[in-house]
Amino acid sequence: MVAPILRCISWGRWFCTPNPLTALPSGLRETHSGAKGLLAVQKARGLFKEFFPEKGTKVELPELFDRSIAGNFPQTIYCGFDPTADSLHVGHLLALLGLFHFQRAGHNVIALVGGATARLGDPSGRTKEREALDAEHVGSNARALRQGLETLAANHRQLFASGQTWGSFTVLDNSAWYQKQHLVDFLAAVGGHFRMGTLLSRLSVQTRLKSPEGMSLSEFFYQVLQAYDFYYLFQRYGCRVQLGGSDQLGNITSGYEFIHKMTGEDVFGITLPLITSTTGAKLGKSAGNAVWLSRDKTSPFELYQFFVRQPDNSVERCTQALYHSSIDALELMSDQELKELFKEASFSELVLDPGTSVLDTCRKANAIPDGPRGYRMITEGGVSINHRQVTNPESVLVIGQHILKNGLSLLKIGKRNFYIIKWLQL
Ligand code: YSA
Repeated sequence: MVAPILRCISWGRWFCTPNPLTALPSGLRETHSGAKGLLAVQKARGLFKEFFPEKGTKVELPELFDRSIAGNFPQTIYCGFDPTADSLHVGHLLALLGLFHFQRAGHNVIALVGGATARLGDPSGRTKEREALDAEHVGSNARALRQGLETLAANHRQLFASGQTWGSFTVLDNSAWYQKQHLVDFLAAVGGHFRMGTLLSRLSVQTRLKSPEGMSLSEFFYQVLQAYDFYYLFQRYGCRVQLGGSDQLGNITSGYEFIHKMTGEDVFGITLPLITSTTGAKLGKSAGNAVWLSRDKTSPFELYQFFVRQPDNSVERCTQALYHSSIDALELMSDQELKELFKEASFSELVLDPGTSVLDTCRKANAIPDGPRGYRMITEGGVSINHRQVTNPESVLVIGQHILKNGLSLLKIGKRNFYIIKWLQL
């Protein structure tokens, strides 16, 4: 039976918050007692890729999250999302998960909708200039994105609240501060602190300058706006950490340098791995391969297929984070969504009693052949449950590891056969 707390997932059902119980050695389990541990835990899980700068001038990143240092708690962390479409997509998921983890550890997080920056178009990770979007279009996308982010945050709270003190989740839009900004005042106040040599050295700029199309001034200017946002949020909200996919490294570095120059203070960036398609392209709207989080655009089945059909080398391509996500997605499914999933022939539902061994589970699912061959498939490592390899055919599955909170398990035989198991009376 699905616990009531796991229902109610509508738009935001697919944010796949990594469940610390499903995949970590016990020494690395996240207690949410502090984000210092969270940094190490999420690095180990592959959600966080890099922290920078490696060393601050006055303070180190882990120290910021050390509750025992007076005045350090809570921190504020932000991540920006440009409204270039009317829905979030699966590429945004990791960044959101990162924010949610900080929020659960008691820190305040800001999801920044780039209502202004989307008009310029971020050149990071792009080989061609983005098609210009008019103000009206961006405005309506920004409203949709804000709503999506707020729904996700509300679902997250409803699904995971457990009496701990959470930080706040605030959605802001950078058009709020650029709308009132006079161009000449802005250039006079800010422009002098950016050096051309440094801006030109960014990978995003270099790549585009070398492309046949070149790069427009508005795109070139993009990193200045993102840097200024970081500064603005640092001044107004004390925000010292910016999260972003690894394509954001240059923009975040510009912010770090600008803030350091203006204030002498240390701020930090945390990057997350990029989810790419099998051809290596960044998954997103621009590449035309987006898997949307909005149910109107991508059905639960399609989205789940995306997770479970990742080829095995996705551990390298997209890090293990995606594997964890497929399990977390399953855990967050409502009854209705599960029904939809099981309607599709390629998943089968099997109802089992707790205490069933790995061998019996596989046999009842008709997932392995009878006799010694089937037995050997397990001992030789061909079977995994919730992406954990199980090699002892007689072992009994453990709640919290092989069986999710909502009584489901994902059985994988070989490379491509998946079965969803429903356990009774847990
Ligand atoms: C950031 C900060 C600001 O102050 C203002 C704007 C921004 C937005 C940022 N420049 C940007 O363009 N982001 S995005 O809309 O393309 O994506 C939002 C976040 O999701 C980014 O951190 C991005 O790196 C991440 N993302 C997008 N596609 C991804 C991905 N992460 C992993 N895999 C993918 N395929």
